[in-house]
This record gives sequence, C-alpha cells and structure tokens, in this order.
Amino acid sequence: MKTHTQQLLKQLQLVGEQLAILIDPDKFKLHQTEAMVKALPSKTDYLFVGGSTATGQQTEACIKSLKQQTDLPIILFPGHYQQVCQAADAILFLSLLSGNNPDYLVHHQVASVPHLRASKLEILPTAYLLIDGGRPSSVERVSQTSAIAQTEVELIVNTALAAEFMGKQLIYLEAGSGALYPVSTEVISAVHKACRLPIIVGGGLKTQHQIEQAYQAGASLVVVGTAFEQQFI
Ligand code: 1GP
Repeated sequence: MKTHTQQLLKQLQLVGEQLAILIDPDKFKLHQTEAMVKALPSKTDYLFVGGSTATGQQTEACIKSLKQQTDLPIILFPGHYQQVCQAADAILFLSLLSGNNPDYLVHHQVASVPHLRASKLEILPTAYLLIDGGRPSSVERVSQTSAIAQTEVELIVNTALAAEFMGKQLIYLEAGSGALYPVSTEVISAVHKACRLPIIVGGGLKTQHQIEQAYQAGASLVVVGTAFEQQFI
C-alpha cells in the first residue's frame, strides 16, 4: 500500500475559514465545466465532488473535466463506495455516526478498500453527522437513518466526542443538501467548544452572512452546493 501524504488534512487542521464548493456529478454538465470554474468564488479552497445518487462513471467524468480547468484540490464526498475515483486528490472517508445503519457505519467503507488500497488518494477519516435541516434530506432517504434534531445539542456533542475518541480526524455537521435552514450556530459552537477536531459545516448555506456566522461559531470549512449550482441548472 502506498503512503498517503496528509497534506490536505494538515491544511484543514491549520487553516481556518475555508470554503468548499460541492459539485454533484449527477447534475453536472460537462459542457459547462469552464463556465462553472470561472464562476467559482475567489475564496474557494476545495472542490467537493459527490452526491447520493451519482454513478462512478459520472463521478470520474466530472473530476477529469474539472481537472482540465482548475488546480484546486478535488475531494471526493462519496454517497457510495462506487464513487471512489483515482482522479481525485483526496476522499472524505465518511462514517455516518448520527445513524444506526451498519451499511453506512462500516460496510460501504470495507467495500471501498480494494479501490483505495491501489490509489494515491489522501484519506480523510471523517465523522458524518446528519442534523435536521427542516426537511427530509436525500442522505436520510438513501441511508434510511434519521437526522438528529438541532435541539439535541448534548447528543450531537457526545457523538462528535465519540468520533474524536475513535480517532476520526474531521467532524462534518450536515443539514442535508437544500436544507431549509443550516446547522445552527449554537450546535456548531457547542461542538467546537467540546471537540478538538476541525469542523466542516454544510447544507442549506445560502448567504454570505450565514457562512460568516458558521465560521464565527467554529466551522473550519463550510460547504456550499445548491446556492452555487443554481447558477448553472
Ligand atoms: C454539503 O449537502 C451539503 O454538506 C450541500 O448542501 O446543497 O444545501 O449547499 P447545499
């Protein structure tokens, strides 16, 4: 097995207030790549590529096309192990700790190993916590798990701390794509106070104000998908 450099993990640990734009290969149109890359906010640090339903082929075509237009690091945000793609730079190795479906806690991860062993992808061990964003999310539908209510702050903090004790390197607080409201600043700051790991926040972030609030509450990285995507679909 090749050694994976921990370059992006270090960046995520050391640099605050970063921005990732999420591209869903299922909605991505190859002929729009150039325009899409030009429209990226100047502050963009990473591209996340993935979605609940995208195929491996769509994911690979999307990443190869993006790679021709930009040097930004591309991080896989896989909804399924078949989205593992060697053309990316890194992968969020997600475990859906807010739910109790063993498929998304460990089975998909085991199934992805034959693809990962042969790859140079940097592996980012990430605890993925689905938090209620005001409407059913595709993560809930696909994983058949329920989101944690935003009022269950203690449960969210305990889950994040359990992740830290397990050795995860990143905490991802996810309100779901197209969420009516994002993860609250109260939740982000409670996790930030209790937990040493960098916090990624995504789902339902539509305005610069919401993004700033997430940073101020303790998010190291925010992820924006729908609000960017709407310019292209
Ligand atoms: C990434 O699922 C989010 O965490 C993306 O959410 O599409 O609502 O920006 P939006």
